[in-house]
Amino acid sequence: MPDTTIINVRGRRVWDSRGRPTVEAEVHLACGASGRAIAPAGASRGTREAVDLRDAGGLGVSAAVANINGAIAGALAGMNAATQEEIDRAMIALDGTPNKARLGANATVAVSLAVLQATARAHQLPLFLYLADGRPIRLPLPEIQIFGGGAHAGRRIDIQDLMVMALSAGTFDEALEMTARVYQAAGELMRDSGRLHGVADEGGWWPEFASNEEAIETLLRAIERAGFVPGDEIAISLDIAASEFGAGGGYRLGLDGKSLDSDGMCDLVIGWLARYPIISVEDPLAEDDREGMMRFTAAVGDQVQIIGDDYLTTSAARVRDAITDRACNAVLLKPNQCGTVSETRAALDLAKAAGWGCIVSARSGETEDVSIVHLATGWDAGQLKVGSFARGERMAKWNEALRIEEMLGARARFAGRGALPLKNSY
Ligand code: 2PG
Ligand code: MG
Repeated sequence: MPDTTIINVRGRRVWDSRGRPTVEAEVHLACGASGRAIAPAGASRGTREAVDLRDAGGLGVSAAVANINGAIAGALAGMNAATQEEIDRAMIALDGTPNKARLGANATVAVSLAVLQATARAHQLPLFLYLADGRPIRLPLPEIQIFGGGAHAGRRIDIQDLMVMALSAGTFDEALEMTARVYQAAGELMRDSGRLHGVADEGGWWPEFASNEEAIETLLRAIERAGFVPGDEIAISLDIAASEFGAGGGYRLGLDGKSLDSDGMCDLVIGWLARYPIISVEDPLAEDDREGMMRFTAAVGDQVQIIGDDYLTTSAARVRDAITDRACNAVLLKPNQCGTVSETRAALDLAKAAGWGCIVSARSGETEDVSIVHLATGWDAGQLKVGSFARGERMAKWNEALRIEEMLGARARFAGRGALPLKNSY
């Protein structure tokens, strides 16, 4: 067995895909192995997420980096990196707040992931194989953005992510190839109508539309133009991110000039489900609208995947409550929303045991770090969301999954539509 004693933890400032400072951690072990990871950053954040530590008056991360080089390095030195839960518990105890406000979730998540990376290296295994620990491995069904929106596109439209899922793909490679065709077709539609204006934060086409529904309609046209049967071969997935325009039971859709109550918002999305081949909806109601989420899930939870993102914030406690409430049927897993690998894993375990869908997700502010691809694969989450099919920080992750699929060779299995928590005809 390699000596996985931690001998050094270092933090440094690096920069993310929006050109903003973020935190990188590097962990060195006694056996000579080391691991590195970078914290991502969200733009549409749930109010109950673990928080990043930013310097007063700006986005600087010098305090978060200092916490890694000081308190965290001191606490972790001499600990065994292979005991991930103990490492994460030590950081949680050192932080002492409910939301990582003292150390910063940007500091803790970078260290937590770097510890995991270092341990896999010490065992001379790619991270996904280390995590799988001999269990069968499935490549995740990718959920890929075609149009950006919401907080990622200057609120030009209200819906945040208009995505596709290649349901008929037999492999991860094929799913990407199908998505590439839809992405190109969507770009051509925008170009032909004089509305091509580059891309939003996650690489999806910039959303110049007259209404939210026109954006969904255009995505449907793009699927057809690419030569696929909508709903059968390629289905639509929406992240409404309703907390960005709704609170206290009221919703204001700026583009449509509509104010709706919780029932009205439910009916609006259910109307879209009736008219378009939508297979998955994330945060259809706001993070504080428990009743709305329960009503929505009771109405359509047998037909579509209903993902809690801002609603669950990768919290095992909130997943547990939502299972009891039947408030959704899937969880988005973002390690920086809770701040450690172990807490992310706890949320995944609960959701899986309930038969929920599990989607490991990137943030809108990303980097070249590909750790989440290994989490999705090694933990057999079943689904992966990393933004669109453009921009290096996104393609780095899709391409890493291709390498994993190739490495597995004949052993590679693809989760495909079986990853969705649905029992209907899809
Ligand atoms: C989301 C993510 C990714 P952000 O809401 O699911 O699209 O966005 O990282 O800004 O929270
Ligand atoms: Mg979301």
